Amino acid sequence: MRHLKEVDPEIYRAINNEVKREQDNLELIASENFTSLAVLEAGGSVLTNKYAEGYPRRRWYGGCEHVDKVEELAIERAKELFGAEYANVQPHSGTQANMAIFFVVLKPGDTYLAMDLACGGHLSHGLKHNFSGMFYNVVTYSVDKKTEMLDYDSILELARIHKPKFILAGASSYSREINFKRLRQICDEINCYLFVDMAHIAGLVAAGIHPSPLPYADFVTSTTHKTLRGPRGGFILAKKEFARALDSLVFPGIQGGALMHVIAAKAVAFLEAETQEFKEYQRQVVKNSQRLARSLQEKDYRIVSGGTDNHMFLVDLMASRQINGKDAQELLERVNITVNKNLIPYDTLAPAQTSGIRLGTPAVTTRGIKEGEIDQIAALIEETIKFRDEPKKLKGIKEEVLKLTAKFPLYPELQEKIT
Ligand code: DSN
Repeated sequence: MRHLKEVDPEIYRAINNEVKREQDNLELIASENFTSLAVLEAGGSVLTNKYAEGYPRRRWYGGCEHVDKVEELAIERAKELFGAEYANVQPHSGTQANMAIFFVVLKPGDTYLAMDLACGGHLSHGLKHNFSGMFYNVVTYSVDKKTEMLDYDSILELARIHKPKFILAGASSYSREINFKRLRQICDEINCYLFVDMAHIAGLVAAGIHPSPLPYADFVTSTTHKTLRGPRGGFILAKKEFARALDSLVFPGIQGGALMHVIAAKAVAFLEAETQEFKEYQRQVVKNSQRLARSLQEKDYRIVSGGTDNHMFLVDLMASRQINGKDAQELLERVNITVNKNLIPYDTLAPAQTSGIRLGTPAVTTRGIKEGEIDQIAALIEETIKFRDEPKKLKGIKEEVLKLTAKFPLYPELQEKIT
């Protein structure tokens, strides 16, 4: 980055500091990951210079022959990876991918069913400050109070009463397998669409570790940067019959020129996701997640729903250690463990405080961390919470974290170049 260093030392410094932060911290935010250098290179390429409004071979600008190739590869790879009839790789984010489905299917005032945000849903599934909550009538389903898992009978009951245009499935903090087949049956019974936002589990789906929504859903959206380990961005998969409507909804409906450098990086990530190595990585993500949950349970932490089937889970810290999520997040940050505060189902605390934290293993697994180190991480979390009022002890814990992260170098090539 010698040019950047010369032109803009402040941004240069901030980027280098982020490289160092990523190296020195245990990243347990369930929605984050570390891309390959190949993905970084594609994302940082000259393709950022090119305007390519429209779609491959149907552009509003000249000179698109190379970006056409890039977008065609991204589309074909996405379709192949997930077994989809149609893919649109232009959405800038998962929320914009979702917006396209809303605009294609719903009219203002229409009703849809989605998972309650307070029970694990996403802000673009009906938050009143988001488009999804502003213009439509959202009816939410929750998890069962006792099992803290989805209750498909109650979803059916709500669907029968409210007759939604679609049922939206998918979550930001739900640690159990989602039964897409059952949801399809419910949609068929009331004659509505099934729309799945698989952003969190896309990598697991690609690797065949979580059942795929594709055989059942009319619309599937996702981000590319969570378990899928690509650049930040979104994409849509759907049945062929919706191709025309979705294409014109994404552009020019809700977006202008697509980000061709990001689409190139998405294409690289889709290619990487086809490999055996990626499948093994996803298996390890789930093994690590289950081990972390079990390790904490052995220390008497309450894990929401009693465990996990995927890459993440919620810890009820108020019940386990009388510390709220916000304080725990800040405390763990002091020892270089990065997590996010999170509501637990039926939380009695406000979203800015929360009773829990969300822990996920995609990022640490990318570094090569396995079950042995996971036990160590559980012990470090426990010690941090136990010695929360003892700065000397916290300093010692941070040193332990740094010893551990040093054993798993991240982006060594970039590290070496930091000055
Ligand atoms: N913000 C993401 C998450 O952390 O789950 C969802 O988009």
